[in-house]
Amino acid sequence: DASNIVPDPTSVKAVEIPVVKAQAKVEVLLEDRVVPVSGFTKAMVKSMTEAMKIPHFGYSEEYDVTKLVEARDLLKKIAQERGVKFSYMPIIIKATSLGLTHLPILNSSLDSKCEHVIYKANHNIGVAMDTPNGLVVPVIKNVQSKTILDIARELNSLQEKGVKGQLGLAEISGGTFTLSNIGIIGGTYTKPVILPPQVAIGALGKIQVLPRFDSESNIRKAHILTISFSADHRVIDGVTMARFSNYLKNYLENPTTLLLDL
Ligand code: CAO
Repeated sequence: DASNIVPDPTSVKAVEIPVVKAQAKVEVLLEDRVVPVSGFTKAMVKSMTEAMKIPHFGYSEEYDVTKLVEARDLLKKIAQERGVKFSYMPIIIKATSLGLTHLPILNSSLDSKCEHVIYKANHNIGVAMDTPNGLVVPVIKNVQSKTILDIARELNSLQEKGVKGQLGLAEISGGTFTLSNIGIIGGTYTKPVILPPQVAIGALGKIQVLPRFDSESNIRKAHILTISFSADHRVIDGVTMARFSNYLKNYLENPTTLLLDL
């Protein structure tokens, strides 16, 4: 009997087909197009050309941030109740500032004649930001005297302004050290370029869940953050960069140790 095989069309429910949203409008060029270099791109041309005069060296490491991931999940909920979006960045920014307290040479500038190193009193940490207008590096000033929640609030506000194209000159200048969280898009290790007149920069990869050994040689699930630093080898040596990374590693692998230095 065909009625057993062919379903009655009135009884068939519409099946929802998941639609993959396009990330951006795809435009097919029918002919070459010339676009003037302007805005943030113009600033990037200037600063990156200047940066190429700096002898960069790279230093990379992996941090096991399993405990940080747990702590962030808890703090995210508390911050949410206070109206603040809370990612890993505010903790990483604060830990960076604490690391700079141990090694202030990384928060310095070399003068244009290479005669003086200027140690900066304030930790003004720039955060590379992907905005609709391109790459911009707004700065969180005086991180050394701010709480992690203050930093989160400020990052929220800078992100909002970045999206709306409302970042002012004061908000994008005066940085003394830069962090770039490229991991939000993907990737592990990178080779970040220093933003002159700064002497170092750190770039974060994507936090991945990977197998690692514990102290008893058992395999366990770990959250791994890869980090890549570039530093100006005229004034920063490899040992200094490695020591700084070890401070940061210790703070981020054992976030309770932050309590001692806050
Ligand atoms: N690994 C895994 N997860 C990450 C992550 C990483 N490295 N970075 C962010 N996330 C998570 C956040 O924790 C958050 O998760 P929840 O939804 O669970 O809270 C989510 O991704 C979204 O994070 P966010 O948008 O709030 O971003 P953030 O505060 O971590 O970073 C900013 C802010 C401005 C640094 C980032 O949005 C950005 O623009 N990065 C691009 C930087 C860039 O362009 N670098 C290149 C410079 S050189 O060309």
